Amino acid sequence: MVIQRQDELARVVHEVVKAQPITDMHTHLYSPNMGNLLLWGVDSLLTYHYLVAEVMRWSDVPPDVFYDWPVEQQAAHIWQKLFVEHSPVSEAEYGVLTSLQALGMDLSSRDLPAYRKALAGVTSEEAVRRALKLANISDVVMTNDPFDDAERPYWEKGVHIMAGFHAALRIDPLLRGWDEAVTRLQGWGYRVTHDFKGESTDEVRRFLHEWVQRINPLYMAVSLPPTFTYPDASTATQMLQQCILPVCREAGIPFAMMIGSDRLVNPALRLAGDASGRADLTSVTRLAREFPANRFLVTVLSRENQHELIVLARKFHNLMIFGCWWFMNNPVIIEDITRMRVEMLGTSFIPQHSDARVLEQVIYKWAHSRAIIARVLVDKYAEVMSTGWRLERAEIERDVADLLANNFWRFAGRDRS
Ligand code: FIX
Ligand code: ZN
Repeated sequence: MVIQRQDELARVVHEVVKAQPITDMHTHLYSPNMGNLLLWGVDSLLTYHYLVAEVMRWSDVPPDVFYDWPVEQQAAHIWQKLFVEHSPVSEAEYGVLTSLQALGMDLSSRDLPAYRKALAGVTSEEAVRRALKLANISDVVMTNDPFDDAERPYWEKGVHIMAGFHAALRIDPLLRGWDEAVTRLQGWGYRVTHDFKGESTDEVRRFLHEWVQRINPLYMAVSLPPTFTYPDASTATQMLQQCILPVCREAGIPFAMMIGSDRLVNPALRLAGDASGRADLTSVTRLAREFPANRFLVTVLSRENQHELIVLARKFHNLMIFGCWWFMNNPVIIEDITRMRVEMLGTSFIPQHSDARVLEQVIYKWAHSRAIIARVLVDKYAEVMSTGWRLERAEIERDVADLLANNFWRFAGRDRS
């Protein structure tokens, strides 16, 4: 079907973007059969660390006191301070409302106990099906950390994850906490040393291979500080050159680098205490150039790095930009970044991931992002059509499928299955 008019264009693009099942390629969700690891429900939505950071601006409850409260009390406090005593206009606040509305709650009642009651009474598996259906998500990529004592036993016991869930092997301690990682690895029987000599590289490779084998990850991933530098004299450089990148090549998986997180600038806030910083992306250039046989998924946390990263993606076929990460995941910034990316890369990037930590967040994160992505596409297609270019609905469907699912699978080297 050829699109004839501009108003028809807007309708079709919004329709197609809404109808395209998403592959959510970076989340902190878990398969529902992994016990308490999967967070879901109203209290978890309200105690999202984005909202904890926001409530601390209004509340005089000290963070350690707040964190000692049961989750229901934390949620009630956040509801009172951020939704009742002030209007919920921040993105994370508005997001809770979008999700609750989609779940059928009457928001005019402002009745938190009623929402709790209405949304409980289902199993975590039913909750997952409900949320993924409302968000129209077909595939969810988890963040799987072998160093996490709560998570590791599931994999060691050979957990069978729910269909549609996929693993990603997260290895932050190897690159940003080697001294502690050594002790853990030694405890599991790997012959590694603090100075990274002797058998250390072989043993880290063995560790990585074993975890690749065990969890079948779609990619390996790390979050890096703004100060990340490659190469330098640190263990991290050796770790990349001798362990991580060779194992990724051997396993045929990309390496995802999420760059710019400044951990615990306010330690009292715990998970809510991280900030962002501008990184020197020449390190990414060097990696992409020095390791052409590796594929790099990259996202950056500083707004100032976004344009530079797009330029790099134009230079390196083995670099795939993904998502608007964390502090970039606000409408004004998503729109800006997405426009820039389309203008410089066409449709050859992955515009978004949810980073959801709580199941029902996928509903709002994707609803908000879908609307922005559609808006940008409408503008860009309209420009193209104004030249007399003939545009077909099937072509829009192809482009949107690339953006929201296929670019990821192609880059990961996998068939969606
Ligand atoms: O490192 C990461 O994967 C980050 O996305 C998270 O750790 C962060 O806390 C977050 O939830 C951001 O959205
Ligand atoms: Zn994340």
